Amino acid sequence: MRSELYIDGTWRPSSDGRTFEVVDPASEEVIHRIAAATAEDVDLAVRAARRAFDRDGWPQKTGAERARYLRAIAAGIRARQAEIARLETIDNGKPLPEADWDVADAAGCFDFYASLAEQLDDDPEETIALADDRFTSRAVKEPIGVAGAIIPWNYPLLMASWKVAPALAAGCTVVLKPAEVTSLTALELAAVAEEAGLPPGVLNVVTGSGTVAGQAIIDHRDVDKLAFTGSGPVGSKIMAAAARDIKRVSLELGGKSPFVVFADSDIDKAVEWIMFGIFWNQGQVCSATSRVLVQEGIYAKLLARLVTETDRIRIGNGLDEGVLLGPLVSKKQHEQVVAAIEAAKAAGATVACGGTRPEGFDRGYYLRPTVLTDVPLDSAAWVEEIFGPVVCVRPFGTEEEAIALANDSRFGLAAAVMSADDARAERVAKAFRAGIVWINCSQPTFTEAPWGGYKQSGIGRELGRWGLDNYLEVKQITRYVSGEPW
Ligand code: TXE
Repeated sequence: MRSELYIDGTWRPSSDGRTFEVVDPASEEVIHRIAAATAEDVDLAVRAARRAFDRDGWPQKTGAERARYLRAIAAGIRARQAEIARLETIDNGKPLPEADWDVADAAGCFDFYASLAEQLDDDPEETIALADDRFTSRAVKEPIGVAGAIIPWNYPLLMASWKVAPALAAGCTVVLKPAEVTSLTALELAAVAEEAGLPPGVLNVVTGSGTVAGQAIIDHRDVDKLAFTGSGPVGSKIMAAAARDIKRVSLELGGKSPFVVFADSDIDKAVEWIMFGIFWNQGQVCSATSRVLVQEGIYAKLLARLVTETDRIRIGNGLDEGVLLGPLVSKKQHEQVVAAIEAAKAAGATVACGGTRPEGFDRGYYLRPTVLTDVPLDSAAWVEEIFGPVVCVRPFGTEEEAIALANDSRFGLAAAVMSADDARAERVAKAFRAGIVWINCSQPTFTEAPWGGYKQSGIGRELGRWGLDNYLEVKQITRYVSGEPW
């Protein structure tokens, strides 16, 4: 396990020698300590990234040259997949097969952006058709500069990859700050990048708190672009900080995503996708379909089935075989989710199952997967992101009612619809005010497809070619050819 900051191609302690604890959420034990970066450390990292961008030629490399580093990083991740997945489980709590999946996805993300980096070389500069034939004009894409990437704890390595891979592919250099509760695999990513021979300063990883290290990144005048995934309130702070220097900004914030199930759906399949949509990763998923709307004809039957299956989920240490639900990531998160359930009860909700610590688990941030019904539409449980294994289920009558309920949220990250009637599913998919829509499923995520939210769920899109555009500027080059210029 790494414990130092990775700045300018070297490993070093923080400037004041301070560290913070790494806690295993399954045992609540402190298993390691990691350097807590100061503003001074962040400044060093930003200077290194600045130099790598301005003077050492990272943006001038061809896309194919940068792609070679990205592919080497992908190979490095794969070579240590089992070890990295284990670290992710120890740090985050998620079941090992899920961590393994994340690590494979992270490697795939580097390979994908390697291909896009190569395509940047082939991309013919886009010629712009001008009405005025005395001039010719074309548009070229160039990297933005130094990117500050601040990521959350729910998918530590994957969220790092979603930002680092497109940024490096575009020709940006990066200062990455992982969440303080899950820093281990971001440091492994730095180690993999070092082994891949990535030039010093191109990727820097500063571990530490949001209020010190994170704040120093967003306030730094030499950072050109901020890329953030996390909570809404911090997203607002980031946008405000970006406003001062007109930094480019992309934000992926929370959600309260609906899943609309029509009465013509297969109940077994619907229950499977509902469970996948809310219990995967202990429900700590920004796109989790946490509000389930079920058409009246099948409501009672579906709910009964959902409760039975939810109660069967095997809870335990993510390292143990067959476990489907691990502990929540931290004490703070556990307390928040339990408080949200208590508040829901106080507001009149019924706990159909779960809601408590599972029996036999005295230690660890465990919580039984929870199904809530009768949740008032104006209660926090229906309106706010809970970010835990808690789903609110509610009946609806008509398609119009379902759409209105689904869209009645300040968030708009994801939404899902299930129906045997394709035309209806398509109609509802179009009516959703959300950036990601699933038909007859929930949560499948592809590196090639755009990811991001409407409304207060964020700004910009990650993944796919949209993810690369996040790190590119567009330059117009216009040439005078002939004729009377004025
Ligand atoms: O998030 P924070 P927290 C939601 C979810 C969860 C809640 C709180 O509802 O319950 O947020 O989680 C860094 N300047 N999501 O408190 O604080 C911080 O160090 C710069 C949804 O963990 O937003 C970490 O690296 N950076 C979400 C990152 O921001 C700052 C995933 C996210 O932490 C900072 C996570 C500051 N002033 C939580 N303050 C999703 N969309 O997936 C904090 N940070």
